[in-house]
Amino acid sequence: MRRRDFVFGALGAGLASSGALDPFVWSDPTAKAAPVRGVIPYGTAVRTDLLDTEFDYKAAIVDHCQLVVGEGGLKWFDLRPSEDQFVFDQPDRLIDFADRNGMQMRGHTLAWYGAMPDWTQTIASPAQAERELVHHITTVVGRYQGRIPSWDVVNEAIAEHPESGATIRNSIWQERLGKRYIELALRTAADVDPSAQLVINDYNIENPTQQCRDRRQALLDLLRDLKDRDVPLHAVGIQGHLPGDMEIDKEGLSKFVEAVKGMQLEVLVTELDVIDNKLPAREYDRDQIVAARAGDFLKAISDVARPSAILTWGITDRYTWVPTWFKRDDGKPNRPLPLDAGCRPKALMKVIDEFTGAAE
Ligand code: 9MR
Repeated sequence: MRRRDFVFGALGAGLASSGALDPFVWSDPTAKAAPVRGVIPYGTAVRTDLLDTEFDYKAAIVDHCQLVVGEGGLKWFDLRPSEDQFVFDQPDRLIDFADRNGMQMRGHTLAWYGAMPDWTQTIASPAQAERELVHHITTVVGRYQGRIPSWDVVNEAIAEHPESGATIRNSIWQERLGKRYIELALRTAADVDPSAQLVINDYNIENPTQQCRDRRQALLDLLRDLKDRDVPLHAVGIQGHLPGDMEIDKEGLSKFVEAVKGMQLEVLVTELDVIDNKLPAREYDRDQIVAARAGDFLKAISDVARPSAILTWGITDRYTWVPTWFKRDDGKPNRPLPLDAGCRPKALMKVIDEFTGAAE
C-alpha cells in the first residue's frame, strides 16, 4: 500500500485525533514506535520543472506526500519578471500535478525580502509599496482561491539578529511601510481567500544560542501584537533548516510552541532538512545524526502541539538547496533529506513516518 493511501485511509477511518503523538524514541533502535493515534500530512518542496523528466523523483513524491509546495514558482522573482507581468506557468503546473495525484498544494510565499526581481527596487513611496503588495497578493491568492488551503503569507520577517527596536528584517516592504506591511499582507490575503490558513513562516529558532532565544522572543512579540489587534493569522510555520552540528534547544522550542498554542495559533513544520556539512563523512553515521536531530526537533514540537503538517525542503538528496551555501569540505555530497540520491528511504524518512503517524 502506498503511504498516501495509508494516510488517507486512516483519516477516512477517523483515526485522526487532536492530541499530541506519543513521544518517539529515536535513539533506541530496538524501541517500538509509539502507537499511531494521529495522522499528520507530510509533504515536500518540489522543483516543478523536473516532474516531467525525472520519473523516480515524481514517483517518490506521489508515493510519500499528501502536500507539495513549490521550491520556487510563487516567489516574486519567478512570478513577476516585470511590474505588469504575472507568469503562473510553474504554480499552475504544480497545482495540476497535486490535483491529479490527490495532493494539496501550499503557497510559498507572498511577502519576503528574498527572491525579489530588480524592478521592485524602483518602488519608491509607501503608497506605491502598498499598492504593489496589495495588487500582488490579490492577484496571486485570488487565482488559487479555494484551491491553496495554506499560505506562507509572510516569510522570514524576523531580523537575523534582533536587537531592541530593530526586530523586523529589512526588505523593500519593511523599508517603505515599516512593520505594518505584515498586517497589510495578512489582511489582504484574508480578504481574498477567507478559507485559507494564513501562516507566518520563519527559521533559526531551535538551537540553544542567544540568537535563537532573541529570535523566538521577537517572533512571539510580533504574534502577540498581531493577535491583540485581531489581524487574521492562523499558524506559525517553523521552517526547520537544522544545523546538524548543533543541539536542539528542546526546552526552549517546546516553550515557544506552548506560547504559540496559548495564542490559539497552530504550528506546522514547513521546510525541514538537516544541514550536514559539519557532520562525519561516513554515510551511515551521518544519516543517524541527521535523523536524531530531526527527531529531537519534531519531538520538542509534538510534545506540546500537534503540527498541522510536516514538510521537508525537498525529498531526495539529489535535489537540495543545501550545497549552495553548505558544501562539505571533503567534497562528499550532502545528505539532508529523507530519501537518498537514488530515492531510497533513509533514517530520516522513518523518523518522519513515526511523527506523522504513517509508520506501520
Ligand atoms: O531552496 C530555494 C532555492 O532553490 C532558491 O534559490 C532560494 C531563493 O529563492 O530559496 C530557497 O528556499 C528558501 C525558502 O524559500 C525560504 N527559506 C529558506 C529556503 C532555503 O534557502
